[in-house]
Amino acid sequence: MSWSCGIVGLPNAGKSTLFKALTAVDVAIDSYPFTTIDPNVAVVPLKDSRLEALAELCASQKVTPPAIRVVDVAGLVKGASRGEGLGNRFLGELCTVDLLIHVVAGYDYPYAPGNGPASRAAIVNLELILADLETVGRRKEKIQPQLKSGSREAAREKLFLERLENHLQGGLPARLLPLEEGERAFLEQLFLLTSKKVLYVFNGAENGVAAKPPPELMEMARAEESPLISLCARLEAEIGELPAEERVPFLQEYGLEEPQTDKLLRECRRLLDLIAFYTVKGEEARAWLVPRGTTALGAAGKVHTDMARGFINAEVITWDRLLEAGGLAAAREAGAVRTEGRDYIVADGEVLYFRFRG
Ligand SMILES: Nc1nc2c(ncn2[C@@H]2O[C@H](COP(=O)(O)OP(=O)(O)OP(=O)(O)O)[C@@H](O)[C@H]2O)c(=O)[nH]1
Ligand SMILES: [Mg+2]
Repeated sequence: MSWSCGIVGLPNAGKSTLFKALTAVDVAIDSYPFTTIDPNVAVVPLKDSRLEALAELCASQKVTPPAIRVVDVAGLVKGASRGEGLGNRFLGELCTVDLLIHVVAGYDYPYAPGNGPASRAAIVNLELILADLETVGRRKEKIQPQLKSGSREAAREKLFLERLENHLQGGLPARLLPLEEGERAFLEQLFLLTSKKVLYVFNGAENGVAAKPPPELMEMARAEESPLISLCARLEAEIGELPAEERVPFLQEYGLEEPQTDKLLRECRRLLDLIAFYTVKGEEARAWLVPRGTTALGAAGKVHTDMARGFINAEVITWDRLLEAGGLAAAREAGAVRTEGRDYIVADGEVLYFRFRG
């Protein structure tokens, strides 16, 4: 399973242009299907200099960077939650993503409802809330039989659903609803759109240079505690098409230190609160993304179910200590390698060597 982000926004906001920019990757990366899986789904590798250093140290033939899935759906029009436009089908596709990237256009274009970027973003947000209200309504129906038979659990869920409904009706996303003890499970099983974190992308271009977002949009993002970044999707897509050696001078011309898509992907990873651990085994060096707080056993299961089943322990060393030592054997001798049990909480940047009964 990989982590996924869904790109949402009004039609013509520049979603597919951003998708193209994100999926324009160097084919030089070894045999990993970093391809567009579907016209609208792709696996995007994340830059990871720690992995590159580890691969060099271990002379790995194959390097598998961390990656996230990105899903591009058709624009959401007003009424999408009621099935207008291409709405419903795509809202369905978004239920399973982990994060939303909300693209808001700053340029003028034919379909530009609302009065400025913030009000356009509000149209999309309202559709997401309306779709969630439908989901909540369906769930309320579904628990009727349990309620009738006197289930206390169903009664608790009903109270929660009503509180959630009120909150959504007030125009607020589900992620801002303070949860009481035991309510998280109720919320998670609903797969709501507005319970996902959001990263706003202001696609406002002035001669290719990202423009400052308007204050109303900044305020909207701030009030929701969602980050907002600014880029020019068209320019980013152009960068992606350039041969690697031409990128730096091109970026410099626009006063950019790096493609803004790199920044965007870093931000996605931060929002998802993922850490990376590494395995260097045989000819492959690989990075794995897991939620912060993952145990050594959980990490083993991510690599292979057999490793989790027969888990004995894991040798652990941070990537830089391993590099400093010059290899695992030397690191062991220097006492820099620890042996940890199944409940050990893996930290970002650690290299894990699992011992398991096969
Ligand atoms: N001026 C300007 N135009 C842009 C920019 N990014 C995209 N466009 C244009 O906007 C139009 C729509 O871009 P798309 O990326 O296809 O938009 P979309 O959000 O995927 O649209 P739908 O899939 O129809 O919802 C295209 O003609 C793009 O060239 C930009 O940064 N500046
Ligand atoms: Mg599109």
